[in-house]
Amino acid sequence: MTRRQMLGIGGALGLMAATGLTSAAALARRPSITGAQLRSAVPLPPPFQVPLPVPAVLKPVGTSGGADRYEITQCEASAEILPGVTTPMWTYNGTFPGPTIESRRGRPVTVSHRNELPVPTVVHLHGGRTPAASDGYPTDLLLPEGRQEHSMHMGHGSEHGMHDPRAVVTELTRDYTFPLDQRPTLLWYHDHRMDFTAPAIWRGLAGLHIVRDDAEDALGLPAGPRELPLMIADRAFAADGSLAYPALDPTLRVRPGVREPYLAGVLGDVILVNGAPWPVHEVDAARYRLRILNASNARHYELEAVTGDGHRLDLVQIGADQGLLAAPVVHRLLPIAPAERYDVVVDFSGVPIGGLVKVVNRLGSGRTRDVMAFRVARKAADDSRVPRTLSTDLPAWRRSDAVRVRDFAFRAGRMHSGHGWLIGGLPFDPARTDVTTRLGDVEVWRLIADVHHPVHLHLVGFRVLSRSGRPPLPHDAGLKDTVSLRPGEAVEIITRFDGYRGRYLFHCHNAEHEDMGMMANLEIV
Ligand SMILES: [Cu+2]
Repeated sequence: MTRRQMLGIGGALGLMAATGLTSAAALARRPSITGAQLRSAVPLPPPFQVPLPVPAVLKPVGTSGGADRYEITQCEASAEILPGVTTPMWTYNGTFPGPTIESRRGRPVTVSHRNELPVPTVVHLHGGRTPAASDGYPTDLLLPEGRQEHSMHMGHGSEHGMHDPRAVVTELTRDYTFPLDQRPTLLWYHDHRMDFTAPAIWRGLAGLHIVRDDAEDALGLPAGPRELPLMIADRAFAADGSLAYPALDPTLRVRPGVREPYLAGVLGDVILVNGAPWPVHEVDAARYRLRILNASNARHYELEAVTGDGHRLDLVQIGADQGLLAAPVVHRLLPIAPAERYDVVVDFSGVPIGGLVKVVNRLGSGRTRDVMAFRVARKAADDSRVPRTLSTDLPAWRRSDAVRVRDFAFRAGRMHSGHGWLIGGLPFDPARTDVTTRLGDVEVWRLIADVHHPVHLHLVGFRVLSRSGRPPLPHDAGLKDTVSLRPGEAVEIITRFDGYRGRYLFHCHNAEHEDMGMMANLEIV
């Protein structure tokens, strides 16, 4: 590595310039946060005042032939995220989060997206077992009406000289078809456009998609109003009420990337749950199923539920990114990286009526330490249960099943003579195939990190085999699609590449890293 490259890494980590540390020394410090925080320029509300919104469930426009059809319009809309403050956003159907889609396992869904935004978009269903044509490849653009002639000058095409002959570009509307032949779980859909995923999600392009099946329904888990999706995301607000974001190109059309201090990730100083700042939710003194998604661009959380007298409630994990665990795992503290989901049951029955249970982030400080709260409002009957056996269909891949082992380093470096985030020393190029595997092959991947990198594979779920030579952590249980690499860590995962042939991706889900090169192609043949 040349000195010039080392300086690039130091700049990206925001460490070397100030301290003269080598990257090895920087690593030894194991920074607890990867990213830099924006400060809002409007007054922020006190915590636990705004009621928790639950995103509306979208109704299909048609249900013919055993398949459901939905329509979503991507459009600019004004939202009142902070009380009394108007925030222009990019939305799915006018709301943030977008509408929730509820599906049954194996029942196909087609979502027709219409782009009325001023930029191209791409929809990816995170965690979906989706044919490549509907997986939202970053150059498979959905252009706004009349923008066809513009596309050559937008985004990566002109900026980095990358051209993707395989891109399938459509104008105004595009149908995404999801077979949903997969384990029931909480998925989420979000923008995935080449070079501009991070600011597009930040502006509001994210929504939930729940898959259910009869076996899960029969378990007797908390349900109805006692099942709550919680999309956690941090944001910051400019003086005019708009969302602050340090984009180099605020039009999000031509020049990708963020200002230098934010290269490692953009953090906000307001914690939103389902689009509301530090909300509060009234609950019965009973068990609740909380389906938690970290939809933040770069912020990690270590969640705990603390009662007014300082007791921590058990977070009984029943599911991971890709559905139910084999058996519950009890946590007091639950780390959650960007794009991860945890399905947990919390029992409020021991909390005095009127008591407040705060959900806090142990990695936060000041205002970002609070996430939300539950107010236990009343005694209530509870016939829910958490069975000892939750599922029996988890894949049991063994190392000996793997036909090959691959290594990938996720590290800062230089790309296009600027700062970048690289996989195996290379920035993303749609025209380069990084991994070719055969449909059905089992592989072990060793993922090595410099700073925090939540690594996500499209199409497949995987299991965590080890962390730096040690057994996986308790929260690594079950089937994952995103694994949180911690600074300096090497994580082994195992998966079987089944489902569909075609071009897929794997990438860091720190959305700023993803936009600045940390993505690679996975070709299943
Ligand atoms: Cu990363």
